[in-house]
Amino acid sequence: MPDEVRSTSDVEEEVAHRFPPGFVWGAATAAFQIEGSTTVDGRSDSIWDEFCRRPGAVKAGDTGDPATDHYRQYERDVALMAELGLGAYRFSIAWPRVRPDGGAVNQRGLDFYERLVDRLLENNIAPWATFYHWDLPQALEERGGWTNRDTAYRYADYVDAVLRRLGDRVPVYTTFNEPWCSAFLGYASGIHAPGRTEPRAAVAAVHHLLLAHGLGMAAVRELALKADAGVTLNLFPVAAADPDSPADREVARLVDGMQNRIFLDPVLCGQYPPDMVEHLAPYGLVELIKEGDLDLISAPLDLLGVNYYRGHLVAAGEPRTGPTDWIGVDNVDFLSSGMPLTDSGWEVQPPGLVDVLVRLHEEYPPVALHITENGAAYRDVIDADGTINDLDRIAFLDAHLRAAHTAIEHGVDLRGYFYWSLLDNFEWAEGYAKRFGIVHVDYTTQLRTPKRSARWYSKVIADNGLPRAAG
Ligand code: IFM
Repeated sequence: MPDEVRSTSDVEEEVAHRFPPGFVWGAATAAFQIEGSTTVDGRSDSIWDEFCRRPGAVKAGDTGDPATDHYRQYERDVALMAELGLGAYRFSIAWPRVRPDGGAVNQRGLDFYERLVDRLLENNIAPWATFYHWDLPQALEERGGWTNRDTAYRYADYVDAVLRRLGDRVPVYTTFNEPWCSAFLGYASGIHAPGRTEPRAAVAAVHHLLLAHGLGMAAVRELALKADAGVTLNLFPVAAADPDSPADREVARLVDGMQNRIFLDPVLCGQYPPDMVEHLAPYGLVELIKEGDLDLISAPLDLLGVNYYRGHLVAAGEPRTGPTDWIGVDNVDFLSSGMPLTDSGWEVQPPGLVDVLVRLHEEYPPVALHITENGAAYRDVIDADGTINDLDRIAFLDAHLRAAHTAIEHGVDLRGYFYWSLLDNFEWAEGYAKRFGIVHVDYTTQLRTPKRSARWYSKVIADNGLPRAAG
């Protein structure tokens, strides 16, 4: 039956799991992954431009240009968001556009974000701006990057420039997206830019990213009085493969410490976890902490963004050598729990989302939570009629939204959900082959085609709830 002839009660019948009134429904992207136009309007290189030039660093030699050409096609993309009924759009601002080389303010870079924000507001879509989604100006990396405490103060200057232009109209800012990735993938395993494999550098990056978060929060409080502010962390439930094995429990504690608690505890509780202080002492953590740092870092948040993709099931294995994210833990094995895989090779584990959210609710001081990313890459097939029937992505979304709803039933203060990602885009070291979008992008023509999942999500948004039958 066409939608328009169904009565309200028919629709009520079909909708279960209604979300609280005012629940924020959105989709997310990040500057380097979608914008392209990396050499225009005064933008300088970021660490990702440089990383992409290194042979073998990014699959298929992919680069940030033209990406999805969003810098030039943002109006079309905002129209798509409006058509889907998004209430909010989470994007990131590119530091190398706003302060190229980390130096003077470049008004032309800010012009772009002003145009984007105004267009979103005209369409009743709330702009959620992230200051940093991994694109450090390369010139600052050459001065030590996040290993250099001064980078945190340069970040504060950059945030100041953004707030002076946009502080009056962006309702929500997040200081960082997934600082874990910047610190550990960037400086420990080196699989992300800047591609360094120095454990001490990664630990220094952790602290300086946190310090910059604190400085960013202070700047929002000073310059954008009406805006909400917080940070987005990528959180994982971590389980020991054999809960009765002390060795497995030990690696689970360390992985949880370095994945989750090393960011959560300073931000929400004003201290590094004591076991991490001890574990990372040989890598210089304590010497990095100056008087007043933790007060800045733990300034109250209006929201904590949770990015959830999957969990870690770990066991103690044989010691190994070579670069690793798990500093000082040379024997951790990551095991499969037997769930189906996405095209990224990640297990689909919706119950882990409940675990992460309930843990935050039970173990940390109260803070409003938003799922700022959750999504899946699949090998989408374009049918003969041009449609993309991505039923696997719908099932993923459906299962994770049911999990989010379950968390709310457990009392979790969850206020929003952002699908990752609005558009297929540049998936970092994986290049363009991994497609996370609910909107397909043809990288030759830049044609956008909403996938079936986009239509499905649009209906969830309109209903503020899920269909009774699982997707
Ligand atoms: O594409 C990334 C995003 O930039 C950060 N969070 C995880 C996504 C999928 O890997």
